[in-house]
Amino acid sequence: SEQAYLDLCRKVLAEGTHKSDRTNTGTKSLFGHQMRFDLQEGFPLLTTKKVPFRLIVTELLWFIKGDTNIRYLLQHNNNIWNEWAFKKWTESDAYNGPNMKDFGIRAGKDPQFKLEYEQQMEKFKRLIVEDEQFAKQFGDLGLVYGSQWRAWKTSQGDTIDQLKDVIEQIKTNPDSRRLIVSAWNPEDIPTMALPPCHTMFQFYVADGKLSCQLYQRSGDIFLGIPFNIASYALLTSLIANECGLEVGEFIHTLGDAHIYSNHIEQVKAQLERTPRALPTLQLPKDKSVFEIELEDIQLENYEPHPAIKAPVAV
Ligand code: THF
Repeated sequence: SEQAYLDLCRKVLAEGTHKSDRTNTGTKSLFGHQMRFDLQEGFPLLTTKKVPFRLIVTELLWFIKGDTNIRYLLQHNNNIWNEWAFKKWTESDAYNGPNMKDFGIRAGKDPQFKLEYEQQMEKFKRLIVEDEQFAKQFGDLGLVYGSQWRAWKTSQGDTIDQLKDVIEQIKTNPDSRRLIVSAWNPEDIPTMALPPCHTMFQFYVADGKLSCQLYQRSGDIFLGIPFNIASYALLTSLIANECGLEVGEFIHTLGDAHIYSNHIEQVKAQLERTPRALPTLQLPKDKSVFEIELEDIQLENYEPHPAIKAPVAV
């Protein structure tokens, strides 16, 4: 069930320390926490608010493809990474619109500025989709998840396909204690729009079941973590499916776990709600992780409470 998530929310509200952050939004935060989700109990997509599963699937397929350009996401109507690419564009010499410094914070406070920001963002999205050259130049987030998972650069000038290798190891050497994929590449951090929050994950095979543990250095409890839980549960399910294994547990280990100060009321409203039965996931038996497409991934019996809106901190 989603109890582990709701317990984390309660704990941070009750015990979290006030901490300021990179985005100047302010958070309630704690350091070091672990949640466990038994994937045999159902697929861990929260029911106490509606979480847009389609966005989780398209983001994960984007990572799996090794893509780092938001063009693919926009072509699938997925806007969750726009702000980071937009920021790079508005800070570049090619941009000549109104100053967009701290657009996230200012849009929350100033309705006039919010309009200007929305206009520039629409223009940016249109250019990314319609102009391939522009997309090449400004749609790319740098060496983020997709590239570290599929094409980690070596000092010898080669690349390592960590995802393909780990799947091969799960099949041929399931007792291995080195079933690890790392997204944290110290050399590349300065080039990234956002250094990876999901720094590394490890698989574990026992009793015919595949489990996965993620170490997440920083977690946005209200907006990001519901996505992250579902995303890694889906990745684990896809790999188990390909390897002929059942699903085991998803274990989510967090570093700085925080609730942004402009999400507190939303979290409290969510905690008033009673969790419902978890949905279930259906996957085609005969497709590999690298062949799976959006239409192949079906969620059944998802009947959540309504969505709760909140601004994303950039
Ligand atoms: N930065 C911050 N501040 N929080 C994050 O969760 C986060 N992510 C990714 C990168 N940087 C981050 C992006 N992931 C939403 C969800 C996940 C995101 C970004 C945004 C979001 O706004 N979700 C809305 C629905 C949005 C929609 O319908 O378009 C929601 O209500 O869930 C951590 O991975």
